[in-house]
Amino acid sequence: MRRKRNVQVVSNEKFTGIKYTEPASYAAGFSAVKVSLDHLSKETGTLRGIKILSKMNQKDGFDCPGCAWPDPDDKRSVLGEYCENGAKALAEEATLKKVGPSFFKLHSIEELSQWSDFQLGKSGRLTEPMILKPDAVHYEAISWSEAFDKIGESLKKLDHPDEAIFYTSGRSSNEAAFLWGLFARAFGTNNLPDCSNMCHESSGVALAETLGIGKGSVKLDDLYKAEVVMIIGQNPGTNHPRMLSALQKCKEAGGKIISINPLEEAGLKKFKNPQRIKDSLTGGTALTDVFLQVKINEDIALIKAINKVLLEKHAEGNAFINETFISDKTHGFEQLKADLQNHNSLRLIEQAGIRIEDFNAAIALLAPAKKIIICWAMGLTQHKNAVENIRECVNLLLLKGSIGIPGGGTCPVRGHSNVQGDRSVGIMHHPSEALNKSIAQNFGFTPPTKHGSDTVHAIKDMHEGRAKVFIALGGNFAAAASDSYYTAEALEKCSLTVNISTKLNRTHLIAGETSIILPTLGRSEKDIHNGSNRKLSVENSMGKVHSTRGALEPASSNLMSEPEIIGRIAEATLGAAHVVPWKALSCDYESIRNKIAATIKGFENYNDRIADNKEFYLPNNARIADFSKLENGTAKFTINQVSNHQLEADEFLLMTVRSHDQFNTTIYGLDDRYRGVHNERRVIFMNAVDMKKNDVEEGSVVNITSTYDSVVRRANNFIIKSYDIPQQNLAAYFPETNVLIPIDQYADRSNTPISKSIRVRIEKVQ
Ligand SMILES: Nc1nc2c(c(=O)[nH]1)N[C@H]1C(S)=C(S)[C@@H](COP(=O)(O)OP(=O)(O)OC[C@H]3O[C@@H](n4cnc5c(=O)[nH]c(N)nc54)[C@H](O)[C@@H]3O)O[C@H]1N2
Ligand SMILES: Nc1nc2c(c(=O)[nH]1)N[C@H]1C(S)=C(S)[C@@H](COP(=O)(O)OP(=O)(O)OC[C@H]3O[C@@H](n4cnc5c(=O)[nH]c(N)nc54)[C@H](O)[C@@H]3O)O[C@H]1N2
Ligand code: SF4
Ligand SMILES: [Mo]
Repeated sequence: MRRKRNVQVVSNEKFTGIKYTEPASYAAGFSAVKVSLDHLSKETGTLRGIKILSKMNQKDGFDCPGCAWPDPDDKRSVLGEYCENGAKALAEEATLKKVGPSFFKLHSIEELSQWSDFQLGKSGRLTEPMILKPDAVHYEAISWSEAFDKIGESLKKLDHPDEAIFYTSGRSSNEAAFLWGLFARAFGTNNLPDCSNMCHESSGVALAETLGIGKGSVKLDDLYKAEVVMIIGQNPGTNHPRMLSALQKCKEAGGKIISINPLEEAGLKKFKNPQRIKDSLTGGTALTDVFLQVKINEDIALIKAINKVLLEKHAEGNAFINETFISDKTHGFEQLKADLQNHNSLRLIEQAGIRIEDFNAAIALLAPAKKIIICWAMGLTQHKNAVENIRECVNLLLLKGSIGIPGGGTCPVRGHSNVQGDRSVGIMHHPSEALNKSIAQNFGFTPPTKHGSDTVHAIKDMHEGRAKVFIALGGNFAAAASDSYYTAEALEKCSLTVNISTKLNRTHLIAGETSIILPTLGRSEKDIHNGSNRKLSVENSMGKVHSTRGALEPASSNLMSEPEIIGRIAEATLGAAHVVPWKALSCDYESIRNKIAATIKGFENYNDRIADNKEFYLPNNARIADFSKLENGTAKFTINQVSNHQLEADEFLLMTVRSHDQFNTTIYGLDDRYRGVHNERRVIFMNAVDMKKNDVEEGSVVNITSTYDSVVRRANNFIIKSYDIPQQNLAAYFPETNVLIPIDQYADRSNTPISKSIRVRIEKVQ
């Protein structure tokens, strides 16, 4: 494709000067407090930094803009309830640096694209609506009303509503997300891809099929009551740091922890709670009791082996599975038993790469336990067989009868702070009949029933000319999606790309013919209307809904709230006479919540239930072991195939993970302190035996290639780091490595890109 603008698609490949330390033996501790304050002071000044931290996660304060981990019910410690990464997320949003018209006059998008993602993010908050006109390479200021008119005109000009894509990232409030989904449907399309498609979609598919709800079943309290918590494919020390306080409580109540991961992450070893003085004296709490260093994407083999051995030992007369639960509450058990008989447990354990003594130690904990929680994240969800990964975990919980009881259940640990809420209020490309009916009843228009495109298919739609306008409610689509060059071509083919954003990122540079940036308020900022500071609401990873109210002065006086931006786009597109009074509704958050209450089950009396800082849980059938919605009215056992990668001798499976200094595509800094890497992101973690075989040393520079089809995809310039990782497995950071994932390599049924098991080779750079 001939590109009009000479824009670099991926972060620049220059090295920044690597330094090494030993990987950490524990997470958090006082250093975490210091790092938090350093980040905040650097971006906001020390006093402002401390002041705003004291508002985060407090009643009547704002919800942390970081991850979706729930606040404990007894929140309000002196320092406020936050972690190092919450403080970093806040520092990013509260920064005093600004990106306004003069910045864009100075820097063309061609020049900006040469900057690293780290440099782009550090340039500051967007302050004015901006437009990039056809053939231009500099953004220039545009008024809000002109911007809305342009967007409205472009949408109205399309031949069919399905030519528009409405992307959502997971930071938007319930109110914004509800309006966004409603607008897309009023316009006539279900093209509502979201970051979930790249994240926990596999969990949603597997859990809905087996347990009748696509969300986890446990509450925070359950973690304190569990006998065994299994943490699979998740790095909480970095990505959900306050989960470690919950795990600490679990351990102190006598619970045991089994960690399953190709890497022994520091946060899973030991935790020194920075908010407990005792911990700095005693050295903290050891977390993991049994570490199973599974090979990448061999979790099915491992869990199958566990299930098989538990069944066999039960048959020998031990009460190791829950027969009553199985007969009353499940179907498909006989098929599961028959399938397990076809497998050899020693061979499964070997395939998973687990030492037999470690396996036996895990069985010793699991066999007598009745209250088991399985927590997981991207290590399970981003593989070709991701849905099966999760179904196999459900099999284990069903065998043990450990669903719908206190201290037992499923715990998919969500990413973005409101990604779960966005789904609850209608961000999905395949709406249910019930939702459509309810929208028609409550709003007086008929929503489309044809399923829309998810992330991967939206990219293909744009690439193949079926979609022409792309509008994103947050996120950094170009950097987060797979096959970076293909995705860039897709966006650049659009007639219009629009980003509703807080911060500058690469997607603003990978522009359609015309591109518009609409700057919006962040979670931490005051949202003043008619003299009062409006509150919004969100849902955490465990299904609890609560309010959030910003406390900081906005980064600019010309920012608009997300709901109002959506209302204005909708009015410009559908007209002021549309059955939905878009503009008026979008300013009145209480009315939006009343509409949500009327449209979506579980939100009844929404306003009352979040008044005066109250919170409420959404209904959850798995939490009460009610499977009446499913076939036979019971939960479903499933048969899942073990992986079969058959790597060539010179091939590896690469997992693309987060460093300790990033939030997805936002790069906070260049350190990965817990893994002992500093001042560099172009790193590839490799087993020492593989290094020898491949004739590379620590510090050698390699290019990484993947060949799935006729295209050779490459990511250049990575420094080898010797690491304790299984042989023929590699790890490197995302999004630098997204270029390696072909657009067509995604999980069966959930369509999530295979970000954790990419077949690659390495080539030494002389
Ligand atoms: N600070 C910070 N917090 C975040 C984020 C962030 O970027 N920064 N991102 C947010 C988002 S959107 C999300 S989705 C979550 C992500 O949270 P995580 O899922 O914890 O994030 P990843 O870094 O992708 O880590 C995946 C973990 O899975 C392991 N793993 C990889 N492949 C396999 C496998 O095949 N089997 C097993 N058993 N393990 C495997 C890796 O070694 C790693 O420890 O975090 C959220 N919170
Ligand atoms: N290779 C590989 N790729 C992956 C993953 C992986 O593990 N490996 N993980 C995947 C996962 S789990 C996810 S969730 C996706 C993430 O995909 P996205 O959600 O698209 O990406 P983010 O980096 O979270 O988006 C950051 C941008 O969001 C904007 N933003 C921040 N806060 C707000 C706000 O309050 N409102 C608005 N409107 N905008 C805001 C800022 O402009 C910022 O630059 O990436 C996926 N991609
Ligand atoms: S654990 Fe997540 S939600 Fe809690 S303070 Fe840390 S980043 Fe924020
Ligand atoms: Mo995510």
